[in-house]
This record gives sequence, C-alpha cells and structure tokens, in this order.
Amino acid sequence: MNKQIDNIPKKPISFRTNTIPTWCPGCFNFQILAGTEQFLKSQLEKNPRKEWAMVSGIGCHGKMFDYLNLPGLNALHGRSIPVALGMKVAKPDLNLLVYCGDGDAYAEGMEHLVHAARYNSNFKLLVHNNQVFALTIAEPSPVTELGYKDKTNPAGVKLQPMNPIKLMLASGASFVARVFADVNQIKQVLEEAEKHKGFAFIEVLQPCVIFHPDSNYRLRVYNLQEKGHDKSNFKLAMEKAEEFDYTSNNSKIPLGIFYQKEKFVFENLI
Ligand SMILES: Cc1ncc(C[n+]2csc(CCOP(=O)(O)OP(=O)(O)O)c2C)c(N)n1
Repeated sequence: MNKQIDNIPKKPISFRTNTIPTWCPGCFNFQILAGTEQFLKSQLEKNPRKEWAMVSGIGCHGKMFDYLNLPGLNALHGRSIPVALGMKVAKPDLNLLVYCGDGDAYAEGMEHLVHAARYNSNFKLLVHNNQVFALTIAEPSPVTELGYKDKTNPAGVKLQPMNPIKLMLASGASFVARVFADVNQIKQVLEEAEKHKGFAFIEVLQPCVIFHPDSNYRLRVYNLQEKGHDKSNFKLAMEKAEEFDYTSNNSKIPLGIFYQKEKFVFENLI
C-alpha cells in the first residue's frame, strides 16, 4: 500500500461546469439541475465506476448541457431522442440522461417521443414542461392552456392542449411519471427511473417565471404513491392521467409514477 498516495486529499468530483448560468433568476431549471447533481452524487457514492452521459435539446432547458459536467451531446431542437437512441445502440451500458423542452419533445420531436416509448431503450428522459417555447420568447406549445395570449396568438389559444401522460401510456411506455421541478422530487424520481430497466418518461412541471408563471399548481398537486396508487394498473394510470388536462385551473394534479412495467429493452434485441 502506498501511504503517501493515500494521504493526498481527494478533490471532490463536481457535476457542475464553471459556466455561469444565464437562466432567469428564480428559474425552476435550477431545481432540475440541482436535483440531477444530487442524484449523480449519490450514484457516484454507490458505484464510482458507473458511466453517465447526457443529451439535451435546444431551448432554455438545453443549457443543462452547459452546466452539467457530463459527457454527451447538445442535439438539435427536437432531436435529443434519436441521438440518445444512437448512443445506446453504440454503447448499451452507458447510463444516459436526456433533457427536452415541451416544445422540443411535444412539437418538433413528437414522432421520436412516440417511438422512444415503443422501442423502450434504457435511457431516462426529462421533459421540462413550462407550457411555452421559452427561449424563442413565449409562443404557445402543444401543452399551453386554452386562452393563453402572446404576440403570435393575440386572441388567445383556441386549440385544446394534448395530454403527454396519456400519449405515453398509449404508446407503450414502460415508465411514466410526472413531478414538479423541485430538487428532492427530481432526485427521487431519477432514483426510481434508474432502477427501471427501459425507457423512463418523466414530465417535469417547470413553470416559466417570466412567460408562464405558476399560478396555483403547487396548491393542486398531490402524490400518487402517497395515496397508494397501483402503478401496475394501466387502466387506473389512464384515469389518473385524465385528472389534469393541462388547461383547467382548478383540477387536482397527480404527481409520481403513473405506470411501470417490465418490457424487452431495445438494445438487448440487437
Ligand atoms: C430545428 C430547429 N427548429 C426550431 C428552432 C428554434 N427554437 C430554438 S429554441 C426553441 C423553443 C424551445 O422551446 P422548448 O423546447 O419548450 O424549450 P424551453 O426554451 O421552453 O426550455 C425553438 C423553436 C431551432 N433552433 N432549431
């Protein structure tokens, strides 16, 4: 044993780069970043040899790539998922965190999202859902509520928002969850997703403090697991998904794991 080497104090590994964040003060993306960091630190303590990487899209959420000290790729807008799938095919053992915006995942990248659920590749997707295209200054996304006004929709949005939880369930996703952008919730859901072998869809309600502030979400949320929800029951998951339609401002909003099922994993088939 080389005592001298053992006595050198080890520099703690940091999962943050030196880049100063340009997110707005109070942005809930900071919570997602901190939750991821805490998750990675606990993973590192459990298994220092485990390799982690990331992919992000383009948008405010995409800056996760600048601030999180992980190797990976900052993909094109809407294209994080196919990039992640390619990485998993090339390196199946890689542990992969993928970050998308709601514009990214539910508009331009929608077709990839549906197939990600079908393929069930073993990566974890977090959709930062602030219900707007934030970086391009507040245009409505497919999950913006009826009546929302901006310069592109001065008379207010007239299209009913889609329900991504229902879409993911119908597309065959093996892990479907929703959390609020809170450091502890992010860490906890990532811990559950990490144990799941397959694609994990995690929607993060992340109100945009500038263009789509949280009106009363935090008063309306409740945790499915605390209410004894049976996450193996598909029909029940669909019912729970319907409780919040992304537009009503008084319904309850279920959080937690809606559904989880073991399925084949895409990269194990090749
Ligand atoms: C291929 C392509 N299409 C569109 C854009 C323009 N664009 C950049 S960011 C953005 C909106 C991002 O919105 P979202 O994915 O919801 O992320 P947020 O900024 O809200 O985090 C758009 C449309 C682009 N950069 N590239």
